This record gives sequence, structure tokens and C-alpha cells, in this order.
Amino acid sequence: MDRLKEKFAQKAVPMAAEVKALIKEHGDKKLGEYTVAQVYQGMKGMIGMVTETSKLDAEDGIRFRGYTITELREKLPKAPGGTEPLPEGIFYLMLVGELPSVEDVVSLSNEWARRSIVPKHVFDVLDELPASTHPMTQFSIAVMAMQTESLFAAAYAKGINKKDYWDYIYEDSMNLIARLPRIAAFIYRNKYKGGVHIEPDSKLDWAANLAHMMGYEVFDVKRLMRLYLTIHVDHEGGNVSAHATHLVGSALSDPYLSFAAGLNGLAGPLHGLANQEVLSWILKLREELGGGLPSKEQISDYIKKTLEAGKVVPGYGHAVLRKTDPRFAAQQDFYNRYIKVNGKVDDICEIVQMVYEVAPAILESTGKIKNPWPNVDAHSGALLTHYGITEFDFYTVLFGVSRSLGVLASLIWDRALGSAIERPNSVTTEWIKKKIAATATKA
Ligand code: CMX
Repeated sequence: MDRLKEKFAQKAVPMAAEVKALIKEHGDKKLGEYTVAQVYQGMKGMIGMVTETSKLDAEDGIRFRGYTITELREKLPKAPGGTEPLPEGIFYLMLVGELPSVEDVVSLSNEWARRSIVPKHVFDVLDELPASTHPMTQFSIAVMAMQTESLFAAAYAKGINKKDYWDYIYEDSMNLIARLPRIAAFIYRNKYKGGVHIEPDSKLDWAANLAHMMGYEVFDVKRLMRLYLTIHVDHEGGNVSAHATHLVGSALSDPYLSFAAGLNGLAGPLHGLANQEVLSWILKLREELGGGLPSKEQISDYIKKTLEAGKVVPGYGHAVLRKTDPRFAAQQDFYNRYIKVNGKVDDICEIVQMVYEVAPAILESTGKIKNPWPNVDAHSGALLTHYGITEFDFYTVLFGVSRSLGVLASLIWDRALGSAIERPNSVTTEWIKKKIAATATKA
């Protein structure tokens, strides 16, 4: 048993007994009530599941096992000479609820390197797809193609005890996470670099190896990749990618099937694809104005035009957050610390900043947008573009590589705690009308 798995077992086995007892003793206690609007409008604010790995607060943003992003940028182990956390560390934290030591992170990095071999047929499947296939579609197809490797599915077919589910889910999740950078880089090099591939370097950490296999060797890209793959990992359980993974997993679909479902949700423009949308939205603005830096008035007009056309302003708004996303702030800080130095500026990053200065007031003035502040996707593409990763339809794949850490850590917990199959109730509009009428009569 590897070091992390042993640690997880020490935590999960007693906790599963505790949760069982909690349900037995307090199962009938109420956690809240919900409204007609919540039922029609995406169940926002309804408590409907348990996610151990992170918790979102509308004002303060995301906390991973209680730690903010600012705290984690300081406390999580770094690569030698590095300044940003290694994503291995946040996976360890999410899974076992403790900050890892440098040795814990090195051990996990080695474990993923050991498990990182992708079966050939996955590359063959990708090679057969039309070149125009969106990178997110390719990514999801590759994960599905790799389902042949599921140890959980094979063990389940033979027959296993429920108590052992988490063990196989852990093994599948670790293998899947280990292989994702190789697959992502393969898609990138196939689509944009003429199919000339770069072999992995097992001495590099998970994020740096991804940058290396994509063809970026400079230290700053590896630094950005470590930050990027850390801040996108998780956003509690109700977001589309996390919920889809959890939901599909609740049918005891293995991690490959479950994570592919999460990726398909992440590929939507209101979720992860927004990072691609932001970049194309900014580039269109520049094109309309003939290049250079726009004025704030020109940006205001462009935002208003976007709204008048019945489109969303990508990178703005959130279903839970009601303040600037701390993941946006972390990227802004990265720009100021490492790019905007010695009088140097990056035009796209400057436009991101100018949009931030004018967009919230305009969005707020519509009177309907609940959160006029930027989310994580408002900034990420600008940083990638700065370092030459300009292929913006690939950006969501990077989000997906990162998101695997949160949703798969949660999936391991789901099986360890014996979470049941999800089956919420649904009603018809006729049923709701009758309910409203009955409530009015009583009043
Ligand atoms: N631009 C224009 N209109 C917006 C908007 C935006 N950025 N954000 C919300 N609205 C609109 C909604 O479309 C909705 O309009 P209708 O009543 O006409 O349907 C209204 O304002 C109320 O929406 P809300 O309650 O404020 O927001 P939701 O919880 O329904 O949706 C989100 C949240 C993120 C989908 C939405 O803000 C949005 O579409 N933003 C732009 C896309 C984006 O950046 N997504 C990435 C989110 C982060 C991530 O998951 O990666």
C-alpha cells in the first residue's frame, strides 16, 4: 500500500463508521427548506450532498480543508527554487485533510510518475479523430478509451465487498490522474504542433512535466502551470463538473466513466469553457478596434454591446460567489509579481485589468446579475497567452487536468463513506401549481 493510501485508510475507515452513526442518530434532522425558484433555477443554495475536500463561501471564496488560496500559496510545498505550490500538495490536503510535508509531496510525485504510462490504444483513438475535434471532446474521448484499464470495473465484475470499493477507486483515480498530463500534451501537440510529440520526463513534477510535454521549458511557464493546476482543482461539490462526477459515480460507474462525465460538463461555456470564451471575447474587441490598448469607454461600449446582443460577458458572474473570485486575485498577483516587472506590461493582461475596472458597475446596473465580479476564467487565458500558449480552445483541457484532483479525491471519499446512489425527486409544473394553490388556501 502506498504512503498516501495508508494515510487515507487511517482517516476514512473510522470516519465511515462515524457517518453511519450520524445518519442513524440524526437522519431525520432538517437542514433547510427550499423554494419554487430554487427548484426551477438550478437548485442554487439547496444542500444536497456532502463534499469533504473544499467549501465555498459567497464572500470569502474557496477554502480547501479550511485553507484559503493565499494561505496555500504560502504553506504548500514548492519545487526546488519554485515559488508556487505543487498541485500534488493540494491533492494530498484534499484527500487526507492535512498539509503535506515535502517528503509526502515528493513521494506522491514519484507515485504518479510510476503510474503515468498511457496505453497505446488511447493515442490510436485520438489519432483517428478528425483534426477539427474540439480538444475537450478529444480529452473526454481519451478518458473514456482508457476505461479499459479500470481496476474497479474489473473487480466489480468478479464480485467485491462494498467495504473495499474505495480501494479500487483510489487505484483507478491515482492511475487516471497520473496519465492526464500525457494525454493533454498529446492532444496539444497533435492539434497545434504537427503531431511531433515530446516524451515525459519522470524527474519532473506533475505540472512541470505537462509544460515540458507541451513544449514549454522556461521556468516561468512551469511556475504558472503549478499555480494554474493548483487553483482550478475544486470548488466544493455542486459545480457542474464536480456534481456530474459525483452523480455518475453514485451509480458505481468507475472513475474513468465518472470523470469523463465531469469533463463533459466542464466543456460547457457557462462553466470551464468560459476561459476560452474570455480570450476570444478580448481578441474580438482588439480586432474591432484595430489592435493596441482600448480606452475604458471603448471597453464599456463593448460590454454593453455584448449584453444588448443577449450574450453573457464571459469570466463574470458566479452561481455562489458574491465577490471577486480569489482565484482571479491569485492570477492578478502572479501577473504583478512575475510579468509586470521593470516597466514591462502585457497588453492582454492589462485589458483584463481594465475590464475588471469597468465591468462590475455595468453588470450590476442590469439589476439581475447576482454577482458582477470576475471569476477564475476572467484571467487564466491572458497569462497563458503571455507565455505563448495562444491556442485558446485548449485552455479548458488544462482546467480539466486540474479539476481531476478535486473530483477524484471526492469520488474516493464517496466510496469510502458508502454514499448512496443519487436520486432526487422531480415534479411537474402542474404539481407545483397545485402545491402553491394548496398553500394559499391554508393561509
Ligand atoms: N453576463 C451577462 N449576463 C449574466 C452574467 C454575465 N456574466 N452572469 C449572469 N447573467 C445573467 C444570467 O444569464 C441570468 O439571466 P436571465 O435571467 O436572463 O436568464 C441572470 O443574469 C441571473 O443570473 P445569476 O443568478 O446572476 O447567475 P447564474 O447563477 O444563473 O449563473 C454563471 C452563473 C456563472 C453561469 C453566469 O454568471 C454566467 O453565465 N457567467 C458568464 C460565463 C462564465 O464566466 N462562466 C464561468 C463560471 C466559473 C466556472 O465555472 O468556470
